[in-house]
Amino acid sequence: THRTRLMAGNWKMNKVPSEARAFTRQLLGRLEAAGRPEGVEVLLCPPFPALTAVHEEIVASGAGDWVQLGAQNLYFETHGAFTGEVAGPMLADAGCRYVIVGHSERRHLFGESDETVARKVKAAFSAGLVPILCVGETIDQRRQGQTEAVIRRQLEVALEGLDEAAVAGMVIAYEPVWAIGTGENATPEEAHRVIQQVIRQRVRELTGQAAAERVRIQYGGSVNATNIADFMALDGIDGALVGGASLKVDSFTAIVAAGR
Ligand code: G2H
Repeated sequence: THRTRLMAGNWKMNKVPSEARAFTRQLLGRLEAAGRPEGVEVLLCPPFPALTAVHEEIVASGAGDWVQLGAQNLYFETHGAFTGEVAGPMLADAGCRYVIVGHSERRHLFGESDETVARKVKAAFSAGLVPILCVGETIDQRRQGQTEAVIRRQLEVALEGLDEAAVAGMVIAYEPVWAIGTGENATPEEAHRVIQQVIRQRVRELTGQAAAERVRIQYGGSVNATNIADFMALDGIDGALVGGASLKVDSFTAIVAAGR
């Protein structure tokens, strides 16, 4: 495939800054010893307080051309009286290149609507960050046969007003909500079908063929060192957004290696 695969670790609310620093040092040592897998980019998304420590380790390692830093969320305003929120320009200045937007935990535990997610996508671009837009259906929606309609709607709202270059440069993660942290995963064939026939097709309808060809679409949901190869074997799955299995050096190193 002509798209650089993005193997991303979403650490969620895990690792204090000192642990994050030690972990990153160990991980980067292993990744550098193995060498950059061809056509692969690696992304580490620690919690906010650990961003600086992880960034410093990435810079010090010399792997900064293929290992990037990302955040797990942002607020859509740039600054001001929004106690407890973190703005895009702050993340960019802290060394982030990417930011996850609309993860299902944000949508379901913290009440983020499609409209909020859309504002965050735009705020990410304004700050010079690449958004990783998460989409996916819940188990109820799936049982009711609404998978396609839900994802089409999530994309329609989030991509509204974005031009072809923006959409081409962003990342979309397909994360079926019922597969997240549950040990259940979509079959690779099912993930591939949704990614190609629902998500990439919807991007084609909304933004055009060129954007649909270039946008990177990841799979996420209980990815591990064992099942990653089955997902990466399918053309059109451009990497993975990995939660639990990104917290251990051994499993994440194996996942990165499987990206080639
Ligand atoms: C889905 C995924 C990472 P996990 O949320 O975003 O987590 O791999 O633990 O299912």
